[in-house]
Amino acid sequence: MRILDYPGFPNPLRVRIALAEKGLSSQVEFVTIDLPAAEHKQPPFLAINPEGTIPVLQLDDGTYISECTAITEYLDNLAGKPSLTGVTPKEKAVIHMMQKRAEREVLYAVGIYFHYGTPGAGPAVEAYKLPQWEGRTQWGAFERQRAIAGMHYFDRILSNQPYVAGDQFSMADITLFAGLYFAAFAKIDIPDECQAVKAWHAKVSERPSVKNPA
Ligand SMILES: N[C@@H](CCC(=O)N[C@@H](CS)C(=O)NCC(=O)O)C(=O)O
Repeated sequence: MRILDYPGFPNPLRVRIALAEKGLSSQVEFVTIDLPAAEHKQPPFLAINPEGTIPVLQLDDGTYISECTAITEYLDNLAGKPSLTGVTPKEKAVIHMMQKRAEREVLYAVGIYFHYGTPGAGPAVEAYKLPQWEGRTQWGAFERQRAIAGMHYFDRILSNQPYVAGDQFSMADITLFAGLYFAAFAKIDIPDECQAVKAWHAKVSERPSVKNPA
C-alpha cells in the first residue's frame, strides 16, 4: 500500500493515526505530494483524486482511495482490534454521525477560516481557491466562530462520555483531534471554559498512535 500525502498536514495526520492504531504503519510506503507547490491541483493528481486533496491511499492492485473516512474504513477492515469505525450497526451509525459533526463543525470550519481568514497555505495553493471577493473575510470569520461553537458542542458531549462517539476511542476522535490540531495551527484556541475538551485532548494526546503516528 502507498499513501500519497504531505506530512504535518491535518488530514494526512488522520490516516497516519489510524495506521498506527491498527498496527499497519510498517506496511505502507509514503509518497510526498508537494502541496505547498500545488502539485495536488495539477492534472496528474486530479486524475487520481478530482477533489485535489490529500491523503490518497493506493492499493497494490492500483486502486486509489481518497477521503480520510474511506481510507480509515478500509484500514479498519484490514486488521483486527481496536475497531475505529464500529462493529455493531448502532456503533457504526453513531461513529459515522459524530465523525461527520467533528469534520464539518470543527475540522472543515477551521480549514475554511485558514484559507479565507488568513494567508492560508501560500500563494501557489491559494491561487486555486475562490478569488478576492467582498464576502471572503466575513466567510472566514463566520467559519472561525463555527469552529469555536463546534468546540463548545463537543465539550457538552465529552462532559458526559469519555470519547466522541461513546465509551471507545474511534474515527470520530481522530477527526476531532485533527480539527483541534488544525485549530492550534490557525491560532484558534480551545476556549478556557471547554474543560472537558481540554481533558479529552490531553488524554488522547497520550495515545501511542497520536504520540507516534505513522
Ligand atoms: N475530504 C478530504 C479532505 C482532505 C483535505 O482537505 N486535505 C487537505 C490537506 S490537510 C488538502 O489537501 N488541501 C488542499 C487544498 O485545500 O488545496 C478528506 O477527508 O480526505
